[in-house]
Amino acid sequence: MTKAKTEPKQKSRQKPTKANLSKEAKTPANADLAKEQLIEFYRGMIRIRRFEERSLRAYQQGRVAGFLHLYIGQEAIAIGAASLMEENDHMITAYRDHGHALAVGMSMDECMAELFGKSGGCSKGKGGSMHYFAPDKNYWGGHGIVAGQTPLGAGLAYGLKYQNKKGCALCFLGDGAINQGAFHESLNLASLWDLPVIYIIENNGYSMGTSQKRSSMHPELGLAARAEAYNMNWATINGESIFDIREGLKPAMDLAREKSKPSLLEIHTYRYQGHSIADANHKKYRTKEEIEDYRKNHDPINLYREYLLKDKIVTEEESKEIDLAAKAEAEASANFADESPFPPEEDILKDVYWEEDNPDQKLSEGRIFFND
Ligand SMILES: Cc1ncc(C[n+]2csc(CCOP(=O)(O)OP(=O)(O)O)c2C)c(N)n1
Ligand SMILES: [Mg+2]
Repeated sequence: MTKAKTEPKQKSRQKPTKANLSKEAKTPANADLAKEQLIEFYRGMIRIRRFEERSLRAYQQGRVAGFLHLYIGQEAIAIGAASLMEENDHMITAYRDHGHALAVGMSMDECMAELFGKSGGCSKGKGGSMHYFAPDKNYWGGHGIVAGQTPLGAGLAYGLKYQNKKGCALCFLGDGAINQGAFHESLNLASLWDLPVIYIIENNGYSMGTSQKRSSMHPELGLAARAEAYNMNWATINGESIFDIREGLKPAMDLAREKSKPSLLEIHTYRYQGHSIADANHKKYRTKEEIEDYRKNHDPINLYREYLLKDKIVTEEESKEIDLAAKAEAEASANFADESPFPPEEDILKDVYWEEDNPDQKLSEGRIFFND
């Protein structure tokens, strides 16, 4: 048998055991966390949830045009991942991108205004829900084409390697993206060229209305085991525990930063809402009991709040204050978005091509727009 090129595989389990946060808090990636950081994780997760709830309301009030994909239920993943990022680490994801944006430090104001299509938005109101970007925070979107972000994730990692920078690229995708050709091409090149990219499948069980089991051949070890075909490190992680997420991600990020090796991780999670807010039938392709079970037994925020209270890291009152502040911040962001102006018509062709906006630095030849 040929010796495997990659590091030993991390322990994998297809069906994660129920989270035990007090225990998981003592694992190597989490044991040294200060009380303030632990509270910050709670604040981060609850801010995402309240932002998403407020954006849902804004959609129902007719303030938001186009699609709206909510991250409610998956919050621990973005917060856990962002909490491990260092200066040269990058993040990119698909269209369910609000949680990641808030996790890397984008403000609710710029995110809400983007939903409203206003010029105060992070993409000046021209991107909408699926196209949040913050290059200053190494956050590269926000992509609507399923798996379209996966070659870009490889590219971010290639850039790091090319520039001799010690960092990694976190590239998120849904379980529905794993059968796309672009994803497999990305895995192949990432492994062949030893790129410091970590592909993170947020397996929420459904791609639109199709259950994951009906859309993907499901080997016993789960989706991440497909990495075997590319001789790549892989692991399966329980997304209901922010500590498990950190504990699973940290070795992969270290492997990328230290040895420039890619990984494929599968995080089990769940979304409460439909695929998008236009998915009115989301209770038809799954049972009420299934949704209720997650809410009662697996919700990452509830479990984390219980842990904070039980281990006396916050009091009941403090946890409520954090929640109320997040609600107020989300409400204020909707006011900000309402008051922000729409982008002016003459800006329609701006921010499309960088060279068009910076003609003095143009290097390529030929026309960028056909009507010049
Ligand atoms: C190439 C391509 N095919 C189809 C679509 C339509 N589409 C949008 S989201 C989606 C399902 C993706 O599900 P998943 O990857 O599990 O992500 P989740 O919505 O669960 O976060 C599909 C088929 C698309 N955007 N791009
Ligand atoms: Mg999915």
